[in-house]
Amino acid sequence: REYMLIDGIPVEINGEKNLLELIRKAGIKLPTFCYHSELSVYGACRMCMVENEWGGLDAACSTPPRAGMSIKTNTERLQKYRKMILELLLANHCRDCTTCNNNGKCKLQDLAMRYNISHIRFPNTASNPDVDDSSLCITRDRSKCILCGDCVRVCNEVQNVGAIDFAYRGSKMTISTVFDKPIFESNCVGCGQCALACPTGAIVVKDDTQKVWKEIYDKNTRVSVQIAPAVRVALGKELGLNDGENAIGKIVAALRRMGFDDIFDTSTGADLTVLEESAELLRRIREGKNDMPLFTSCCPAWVNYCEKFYPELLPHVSTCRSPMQMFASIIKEEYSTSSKRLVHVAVMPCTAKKFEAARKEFKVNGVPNVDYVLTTQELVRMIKESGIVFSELEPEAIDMPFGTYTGAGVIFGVSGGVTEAVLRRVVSDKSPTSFRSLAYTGVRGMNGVKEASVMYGDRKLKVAVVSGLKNAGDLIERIKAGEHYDLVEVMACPGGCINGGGQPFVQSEEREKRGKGLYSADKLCNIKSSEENPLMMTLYKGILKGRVHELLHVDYAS
Ligand code: HC1
Ligand code: SF4
Repeated sequence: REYMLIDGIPVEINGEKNLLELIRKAGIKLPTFCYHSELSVYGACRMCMVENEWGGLDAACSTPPRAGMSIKTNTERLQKYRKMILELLLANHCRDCTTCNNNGKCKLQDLAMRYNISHIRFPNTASNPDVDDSSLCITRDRSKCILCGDCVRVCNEVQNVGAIDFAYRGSKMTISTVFDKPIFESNCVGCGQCALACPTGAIVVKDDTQKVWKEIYDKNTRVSVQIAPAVRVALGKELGLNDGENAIGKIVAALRRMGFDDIFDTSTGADLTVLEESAELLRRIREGKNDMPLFTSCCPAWVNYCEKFYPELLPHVSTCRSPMQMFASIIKEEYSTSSKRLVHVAVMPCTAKKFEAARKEFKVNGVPNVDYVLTTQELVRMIKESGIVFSELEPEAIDMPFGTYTGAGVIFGVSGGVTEAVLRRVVSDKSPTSFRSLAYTGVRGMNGVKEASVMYGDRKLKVAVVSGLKNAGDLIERIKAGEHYDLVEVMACPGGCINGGGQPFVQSEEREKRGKGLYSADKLCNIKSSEENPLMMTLYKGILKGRVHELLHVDYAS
């Protein structure tokens, strides 16, 4: 066993990559703007400086722990140093905190409060707002950027997209797209991971809350809403519950109080997707054409990525619409005879869903099936705005006639869930033991690349599950080099929708709780396999009769 001293207390070193991780393990919240455990170390913000035994200063994020080392994290000098950095940043930063979209979630605001900054000794050099509002998914304001580079690294290292990078040098340094074009014209796929990583309000999720309030207040509208699987386990912490706790009943109760007319669960749409996608998989296997493996299509940032970087693979992407879009077509059909104007809202963990909803493929006579997408962050804002005390709400049930969903639909929100749901559909043994063994094939867990094999009749089905677009790109290269898979699930966000760009931010270590929350929700469902959802039969015999292709499919390749 090896130890070092942190503020005079011995702490065991156990494989931590750097001092920062060890210090955090010792229960000290060392400040940092630019450290994320899953990204490369940039070491730019200098907030995590510690004093070594010789009185020198080391950046904790880029210093490995060594046995016998002794460091201090809180000295007069360090306090002065950190205050100075904060004051310099604030001198160059807009201070309209009360009207900032990131108010209350900003690290700069948080640390200014923590270090008791009441006065800034330097002249105000803040620039005017420099807003890029061109994307449907994110809004950028470079005047709020502190150049920590978190967005650049996540876009490059995790997503392999490289839509943004540092430009210019010295005091002119900024974050820019190629040729400084609006972000909408760049390679950006709208995943929102940069907004999640951004410590200030420089990149935030596009806010559509006021548009939705307007529709709710309009007496001539009938406003329906669907709630995505991953939302229920991610808003707890912001609203007085624990992260990972399944809050679906309280969300329904809150939406009803806010004035939504019909409240549904996207998990029902996911059941439809399972039926259609498993049928497509088995058909493609049977036909034996050159369109394998089948790639899933429910993640819109992945579809964008495929269109921009691997268009030749589009014929491999499932023609199934995402659960959100399948369900939206059904809901709009169901209420098509209403005397009021129909408005459909989807509450999603995802920023790219805003782009998906606006795609021409999902419009009927120019009107989108999903009129507005709200992210979990926006839902939290609306609940707070309503004055609803979320933690005290009595849980309520979702509405009929689409009130049933299965555990297979719920697990869509975590990486591996779509695959597991499809496997539940295709295996012939539907016993609890068989389903339990599917959970242990390798499809579960937070790894960015997972593989599993399952028998289908006398054929082995080989599946791969990837999350994070860099992992997707690497897998695609392996497939191009000859590796065989039957089904590939891709989710753009690491860990799947539970870590979507529109979710409240949590450290990577905490994501697992959200995944566990969804698997517990699955355990509580008495129906586990999508084909056993009684609603499915009703839909196929009713609304969907003769219209399956029109309402549930899309051809991204055409
Ligand atoms: Fe997802 Fe999906 S799982 S894409 O991650 O297939 O956003 O939660 O709603 O559509 O069901 C997101 C989540 C979501 C769709 C489903
Ligand atoms: Fe890159 Fe995603 Fe941000 Fe676009 S939304 S800039 S793809 S991280």
